[in-house]
Amino acid sequence: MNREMLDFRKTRFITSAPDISRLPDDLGAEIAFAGRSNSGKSSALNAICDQSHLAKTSRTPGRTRLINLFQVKQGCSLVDLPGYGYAAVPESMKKQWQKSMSDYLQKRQALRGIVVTMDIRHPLKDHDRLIIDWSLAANLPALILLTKADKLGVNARREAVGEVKHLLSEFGGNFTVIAFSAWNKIGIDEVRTVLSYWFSTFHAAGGEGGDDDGYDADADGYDNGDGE
Ligand SMILES: Nc1nc2c(ncn2[C@@H]2O[C@H](COP(=O)(O)OP(=O)(O)O)[C@@H](O)[C@H]2O)c(=O)[nH]1
Ligand SMILES: [Mg+2]
Repeated sequence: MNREMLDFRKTRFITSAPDISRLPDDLGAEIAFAGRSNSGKSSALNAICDQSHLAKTSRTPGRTRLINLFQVKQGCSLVDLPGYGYAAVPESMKKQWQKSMSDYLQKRQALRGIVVTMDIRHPLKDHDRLIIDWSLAANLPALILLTKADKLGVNARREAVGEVKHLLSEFGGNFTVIAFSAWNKIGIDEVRTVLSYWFSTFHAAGGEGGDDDGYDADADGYDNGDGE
């Protein structure tokens, strides 16, 4: 199995799409980043790619409505999905978000996994649960980043990770939970390792299109890296 670490520092912006139906052709391998507005998703992308201005970060939640695509290398892209979960959004828009997001997770052939960012102090809100639920239904592995881990001490951090793992056990499926901080560079190499692995499963599988409709997360018994 190829466990080579990709060089995320070479990641560059490719394009923006106004919505999921207008993404570029469904080719290659993609890993999507989802999370509530202000959960630290853009900061996480920047930290993983070691570039301060790759994804825009903002103190004003909800500014980024576009889907942004970044290429790590040919055939390997990161997809920055719009932030969700703020109350001011009308019901009809929430419905639309749910529809397009579940469609995307189920139909996008290029998708190899999903990263969900959640503030370590406020994990597993309703929309986070939906995303995780849909990912698992689509047989995609999910990586949960408990962001802003610098806000907690080491013990509280470990407790938060354990609690989220426990709450997620009801979902079954293939997921990894890690404490993360863009500011203090916590968890970055762990994330890079998981993402590299997900991308490599695409290459190992022998090319685009594939011969079936899904990536079997359990096929090779990959250890989630849950550790102790
Ligand atoms: N303490 C702390 N704050 C962070 C961290 N990452 C992001 N933030 C802050 O959280 C806010 C939202 O960050 P951003 O990356 O724009 O979140 P996004 O809306 O999910 O893309 C900003 O004020 C950031 O400075 C982190 O690792 N630690
Ligand atoms: Mg953002």
